[in-house]
Amino acid sequence: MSENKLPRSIVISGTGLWTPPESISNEELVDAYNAHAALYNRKNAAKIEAGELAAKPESSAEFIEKASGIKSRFVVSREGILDPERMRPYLPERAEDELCLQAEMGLKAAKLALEKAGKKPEDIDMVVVGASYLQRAYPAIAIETQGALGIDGFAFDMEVACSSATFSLQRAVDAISSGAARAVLVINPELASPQVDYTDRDSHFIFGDVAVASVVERRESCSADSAWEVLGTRAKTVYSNNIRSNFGYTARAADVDPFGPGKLFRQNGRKVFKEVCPMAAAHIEDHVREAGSEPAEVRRYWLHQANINMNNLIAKKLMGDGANEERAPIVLDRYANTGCAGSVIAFNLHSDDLQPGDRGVICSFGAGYSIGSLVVEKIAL
Ligand code: CO8
Repeated sequence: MSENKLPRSIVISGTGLWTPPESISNEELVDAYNAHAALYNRKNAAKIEAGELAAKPESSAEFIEKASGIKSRFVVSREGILDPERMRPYLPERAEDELCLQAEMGLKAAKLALEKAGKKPEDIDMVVVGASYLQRAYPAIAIETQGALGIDGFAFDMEVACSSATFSLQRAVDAISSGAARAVLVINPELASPQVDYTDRDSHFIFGDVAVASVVERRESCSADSAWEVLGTRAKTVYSNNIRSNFGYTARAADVDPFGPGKLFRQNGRKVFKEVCPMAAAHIEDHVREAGSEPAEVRRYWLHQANINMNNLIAKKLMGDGANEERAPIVLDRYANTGCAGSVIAFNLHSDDLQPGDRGVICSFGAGYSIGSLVVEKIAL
């Protein structure tokens, strides 16, 4: 476990949220899946009859909402996902002199974060792009975004699945703490839809696309009216195969189908639920106490957004009878699971109403397993 008690005052001075214009409801998604399943079962009727192949079962919108809390998800492109003959988004390849899609998504969120923080590109020294998947290996998406914004400094990409946002915020805090950067732009463009197996009933409903960004800087340079002082950061990883994607460039050398079984997102959801909830709750409790507060006194928890039942369980553990949606806001009903971005979406949408002196926790938990948290306090400037 890595802990960081900060020698100087560092703040999150602005965040930005870019939401794709298109969304898909559970009903629409289930209709497309069920039409696909019927086609599949018809096409493979003989093998299914002979017991050589399992028939595809039907999905249900009621199950999805009850088991996960998800009602809809935003996506960059709906069309192909809802085509029972295609079952994946259609995102045309772009020319090399065009901005790539993930950089474009991130750029939109980054501009909003810079505006909110009152910062210009020349104020930023470092850009980190953290996401569960990256569209390519190199040149880094972060360097492409840095170039598009005209930032003089350095940039890099990092991947820690669900904790890519909290871990990249922590890298920003570390860089400012050490003096390596005056201010850091953290961008988390989660382009999740291409990694979803929309033909798999167990996971076709889980993810949505989104981009978030944050500006992290020293308190002295902050020109916003209010900001969130980072009181401490904490990171923890424990290896687990329960959430896995084997998609990668070595498939070509292994002579296997890069889109074959196991290459897209898959999980043992029940095990994840059982193992991650107690780990996340204990992690947050320790971190909050280390920052000098009692978990039940913390004003707001911006938790990872994978499953509403998980969040309610963790919130109850932390706040007892005081737990409610106002103190642990849910955004996954509209956004679904947006990988690492969920806790930052919750922070972006549900933090302006808090008062100076109020404390909160931004926390991710998921694949890796990985858990990342920041204890923050609102300050007036
Ligand atoms: N419709 C109808 N029935 C269904 C469906 C469906 N769509 N799906 C499953 N069922 C059936 C099952 O087959 C099962 O039937 P049976 O009892 O006959 O076997 C029954 O419903 C119950 O299934 P489950 O036990 O799987 O249902 P759960 O209640 O456990 O709910 C969940 C499934 C919602 C997946 C739940 O287990 C869950 O959310 N767990 C937590 C998972 C989690 O947090 N995962 C982390 C996600 S990973 C992440 O956050 C980032 C990963 C990085 C990628 C990011 C890319 C951007």
